[in-house]
Amino acid sequence: MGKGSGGHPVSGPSPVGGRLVTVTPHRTVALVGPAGSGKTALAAALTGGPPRLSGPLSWSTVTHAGTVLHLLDAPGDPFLAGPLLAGLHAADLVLVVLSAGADARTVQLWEQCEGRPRVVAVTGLDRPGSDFDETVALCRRLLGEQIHPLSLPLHGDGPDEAVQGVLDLLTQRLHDSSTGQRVERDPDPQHLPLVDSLRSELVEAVLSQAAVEALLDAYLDDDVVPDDLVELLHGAVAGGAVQPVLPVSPRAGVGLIELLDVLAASTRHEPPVVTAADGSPTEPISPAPDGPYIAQVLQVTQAGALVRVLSGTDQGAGPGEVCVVVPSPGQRPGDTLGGAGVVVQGWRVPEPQHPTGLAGPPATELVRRVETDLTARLSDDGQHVLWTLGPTHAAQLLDGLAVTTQPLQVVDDARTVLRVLVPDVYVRTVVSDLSGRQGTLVPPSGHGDAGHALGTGDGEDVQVLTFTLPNRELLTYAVVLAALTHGTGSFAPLGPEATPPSNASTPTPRRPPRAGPHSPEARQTGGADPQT
Ligand SMILES: Nc1nc2c(ncn2[C@@H]2O[C@H](COP(=O)(O)OP(=O)(O)OP(=O)(O)O)[C@@H](O)[C@H]2O)c(=O)[nH]1
Ligand SMILES: [Mg+2]
Repeated sequence: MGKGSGGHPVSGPSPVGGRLVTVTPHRTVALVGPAGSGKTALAAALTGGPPRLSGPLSWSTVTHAGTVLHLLDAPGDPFLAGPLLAGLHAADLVLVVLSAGADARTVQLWEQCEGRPRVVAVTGLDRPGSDFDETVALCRRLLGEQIHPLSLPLHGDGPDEAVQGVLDLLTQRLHDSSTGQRVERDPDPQHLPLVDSLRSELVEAVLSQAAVEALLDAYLDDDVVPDDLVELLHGAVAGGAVQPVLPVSPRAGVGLIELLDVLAASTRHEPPVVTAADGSPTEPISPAPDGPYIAQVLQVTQAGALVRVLSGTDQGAGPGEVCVVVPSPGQRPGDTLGGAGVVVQGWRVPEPQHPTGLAGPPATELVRRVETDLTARLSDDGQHVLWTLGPTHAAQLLDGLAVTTQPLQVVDDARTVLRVLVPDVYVRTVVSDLSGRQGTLVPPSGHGDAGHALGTGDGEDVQVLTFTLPNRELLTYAVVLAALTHGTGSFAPLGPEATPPSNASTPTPRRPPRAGPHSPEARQTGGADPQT
């Protein structure tokens, strides 16, 4: 991705209908992280109130240093990946929220954010046993060398380990909130040796951007520190040379201003990918407030459609900004609004693999919910079935509806071939679990890539396994695999095992085909779907 180019105007007046409209600088930030890591609490602390739109993907705004930040808060539950992927699609920058620690799920989320500037906020530092330095070291090992702490937490002396301030490594100033007021002062002498060594590493990383190599030489040779170090840091974050980690306490309100400073200053805008209505290449969108209205739907709920404006204005939102509009019938996430003949490219979504049997035809409201959820389907193959990413997703779709579910009965002994993607660390667990399910691993010659590492690059830590499972096991395997792999594994059925058919009295429910040509996944399939 290019840096600081194209995309959306960040400021300046522009004529609309004969009057000048000032486009306020703005950024869209997606908050992602494991379930319960503190994203929603942090968004509320940063904005000072509830979201402007609550939903699977919640939207709130805060203005900091003259920049409007649009925060998109997605749930961390791996079965609720739909809103997460919509939020990531719209984001200029990703704020990864971790509750002191990192695991395989963190790595998976991190990789899903690839290509965007990433900032890590560490919450939960007031909990017993939590350790900021250990979390930074773990992140560095799991996520990469670009990880650097930007500030250090200052804990109170009391037994509750409350975070009372942060020490900014670049400015070497301590922001102390222990008195209830945020006071800036010099760090205590005992902090200096630690500050010095961490600061040197950070400064070197900031100056290692290609554009400022001469500054790095001067720093290493003569210890010359450029005046605009903070500005250079923001450039390094935008370009991905530095992925900073900041301690925060949403409850105590500590570390929030430091975090907002980085979010407001260090993002880049990327132009959306567009095609002509027939799929042929076309000119990129010019993100002008006085241009034709073009927007993309991110989420549709009864509270409204959350859209991102790409050209023109809507509800006071200019290009690159988010707003809520009244949805038209049939509108789905990924749809282009307005458009002037262009179609904005959607995002990848995983296929629903978790079936829930329904006692009767789905209620109208359930049909509406499924139609506006790219990661859900309904099928009627002898029995009505709701297909979702997992039980929490099914529960969300059925919430508040008088729908009776019933167990799916599979009485045949047919088997299905599955292709499964599993991070290296979980391969042994997944394979040893197979024997209890009468699963059979297909040797590499059987389906080409069974048991093989996924080549080099991004996939080098992921294995592709191919195995067969009895169909009755398939009904719960989305949940089983998620539990075995902390939500990091995914699978797709390749088809029935080539054996003579049995006298099945009840067929195994089959997932319906992908939705029509207007859905983003129909244009851009894949994502977590290992078939692609
Ligand atoms: N002690 C402590 N609790 C926190 C901190 N940050 C958040 N919490 C609490 O942790 C719980 C989970 O926080 P949420 O903000 O709902 O977590 P989330 O990341 O939005 O969770 P999902 O939406 O389920 O992914 C809430 O009870 C918060 O009040 C923190 O720094 N310290
Ligand atoms: Mg939340």
